[in-house]
Amino acid sequence: MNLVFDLIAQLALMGVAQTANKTFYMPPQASASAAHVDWLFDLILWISVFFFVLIVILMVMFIVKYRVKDPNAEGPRIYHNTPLEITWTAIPLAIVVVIFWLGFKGYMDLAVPPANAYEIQVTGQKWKWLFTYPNGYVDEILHVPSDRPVTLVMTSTDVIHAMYIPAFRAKTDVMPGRYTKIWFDATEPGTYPLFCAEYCGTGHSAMITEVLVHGPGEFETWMDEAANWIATMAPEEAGLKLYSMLGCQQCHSTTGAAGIGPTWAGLFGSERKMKDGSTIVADENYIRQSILEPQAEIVAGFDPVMPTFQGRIKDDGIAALIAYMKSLQ
Ligand code: HEC
Ligand SMILES: [Cu+2]
Repeated sequence: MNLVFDLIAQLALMGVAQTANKTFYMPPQASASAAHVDWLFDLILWISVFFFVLIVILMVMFIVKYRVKDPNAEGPRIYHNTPLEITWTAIPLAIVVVIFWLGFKGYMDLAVPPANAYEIQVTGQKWKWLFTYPNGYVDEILHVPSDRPVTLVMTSTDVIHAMYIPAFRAKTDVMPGRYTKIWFDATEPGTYPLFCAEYCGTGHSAMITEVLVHGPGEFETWMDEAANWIATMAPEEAGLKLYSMLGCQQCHSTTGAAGIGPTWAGLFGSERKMKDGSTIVADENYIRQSILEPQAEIVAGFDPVMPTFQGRIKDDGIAALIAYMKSLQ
């Protein structure tokens, strides 16, 4: 039954993947370990097909041959056949031992990342993926260099998710309060689907994004540009992107509804009431301070739960967020 579901899932994925290298029921093989996984899958599949066919044929033959012709006749009294029993125990045992060994070896190869791998931090959250590069840049798409081992160090901010990149044959649970790793060596530049494979709530199906494999030398070029992405966009647009990237949206709405924190709609330039009874006009300085030292002034009616973004955002980012807030009048 699992096989049937897998087949349907694989066929569906084929429509999404964009690169050659596909087989009939598998997505393209885009990582160094994909061939081993597929080979083992095919081996198990064909062993199962072989025995299924053999057993069905024998069953039908026996039904015909040993059909009860005379209901009162007593059949021959056969209780044991030692050579036969040894054979049907030993052959399957040998087969499962071989399958276990190949699977275990493959699993160990996939589970232990090479020491020189390029490391990317992954956060799973309801309901999206965030990828943090060594220089601090965060993206919602996974960019990786080709022909270089990449390790994903993954954790979740809420419930259990699962990282699944079918084209790499890579899949591992992503858990809160704990780090899990997965690694791959992408061989084919291109774009492949990446999604959550652990039912994690209403937006589970929205936890789908892409992995973009850059060709030789292109990854570094992309990284240099990406690190300066704020400069390449209109400030309000960059602010909107930061709003989602830094997770401000978990606590601040832009629609007027209060959440864990106050809404940003109409915030800029308005008079804010503080817990201590004072009022402050929400100008650039107030917003800058709210982001870097959130505990300095607490808005009346809210708890002091906002984390500081000191060290996670630079001046150009703060300016972009302010521009975005100004656009929400
Ligand atoms: C964990 C929830 C949470 C996150 C995430 C969060 N905030 Fe806040 N924020 C709050 C709360 C609660 C308050 C109100 C209490 C206070 O003033 O500290 C607040 C207050 C503010 C204020 C002052 C609002 C007002 O009405 O005067 C600003 C500006 C602000 N946050 C900006 C940000 C930005 C920018 C981000 C993302 C980079 C962010 N916050 C992320 C919870 C959060
Ligand atoms: Cu999920």
